[in-house]
Amino acid sequence: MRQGKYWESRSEIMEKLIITAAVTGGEYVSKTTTPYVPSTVDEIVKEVVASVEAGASVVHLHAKNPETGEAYSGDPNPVLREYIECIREEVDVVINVTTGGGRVGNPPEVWDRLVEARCSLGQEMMSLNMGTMNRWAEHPTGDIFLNTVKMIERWCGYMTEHGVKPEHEVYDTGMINVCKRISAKGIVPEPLHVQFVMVGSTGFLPTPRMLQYCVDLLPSEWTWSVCALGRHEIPMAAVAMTMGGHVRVGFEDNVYLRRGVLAKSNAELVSKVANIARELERGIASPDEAREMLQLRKR
Ligand code: KMH
Ligand code: ZN
Repeated sequence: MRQGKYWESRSEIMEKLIITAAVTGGEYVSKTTTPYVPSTVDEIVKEVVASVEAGASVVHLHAKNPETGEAYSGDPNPVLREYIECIREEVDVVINVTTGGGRVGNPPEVWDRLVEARCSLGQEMMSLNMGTMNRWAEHPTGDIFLNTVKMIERWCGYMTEHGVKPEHEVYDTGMINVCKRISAKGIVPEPLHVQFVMVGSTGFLPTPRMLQYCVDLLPSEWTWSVCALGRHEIPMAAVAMTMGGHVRVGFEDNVYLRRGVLAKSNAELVSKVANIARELERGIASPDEAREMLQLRKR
């Protein structure tokens, strides 16, 4: 066996791994889900710094109620602006904010204005759900997540005008077609960055076979990442990084470090995937390396 000759580590054949930490939790996560969810500005900044030290190059943020850790119920934009400014003072990291939030009690025209205004808070990326879907858990805005193709196209246009890169959140195969339609219309610069959100019940099953099917549908120059919920988070991250994709972990998708044990911080989840990457000899991207791979405009 001439193993020495044929043995290549993943760092020789794959790009470095971009780890996103979704530190705040979205609308499904509050202090009743886990007491460790960061909720005040200080807690969120500390959590971001620790996640970056553990290997994250991107952080994904939602606006939080500082007392309860629930989703912030008013206009999230000033809250997100404060997070971004305070994070920038402490650490270099790519900042990705959600297009969600601010919907409860407001009609779609108001969501539209909130998203447009949110494009200029100083972040580099924004997540965008690429379709309307059934929610996988109880939610204050009802059973359906509403993002029509027209809304998506308009919001991608706002992001492009402001030099913010969309992270296209894809929950089922039809949403890959929506990404391709936006690409064909030239609404966002190439290459697109897609995140497969493997929620199980109402969308993709979190399985290697499903992921392989999806990746095969993407143009080869697009970049992609995976987030899977709950106990599937770490195993699917391991699959994704083995296949050459990128990963997202954090309280938004999973609050457990292992069965029955709550993670005490997002950084513990980041460390777990960073350790797997090291064992696989896949390099871990710094924020600047992530910016280069994702072709982001530095803020
Ligand atoms: N909540 C996640 C499963 C967003 O915030 O815009 C997907 C997400 C979407 O992060
Ligand atoms: Zn989110």
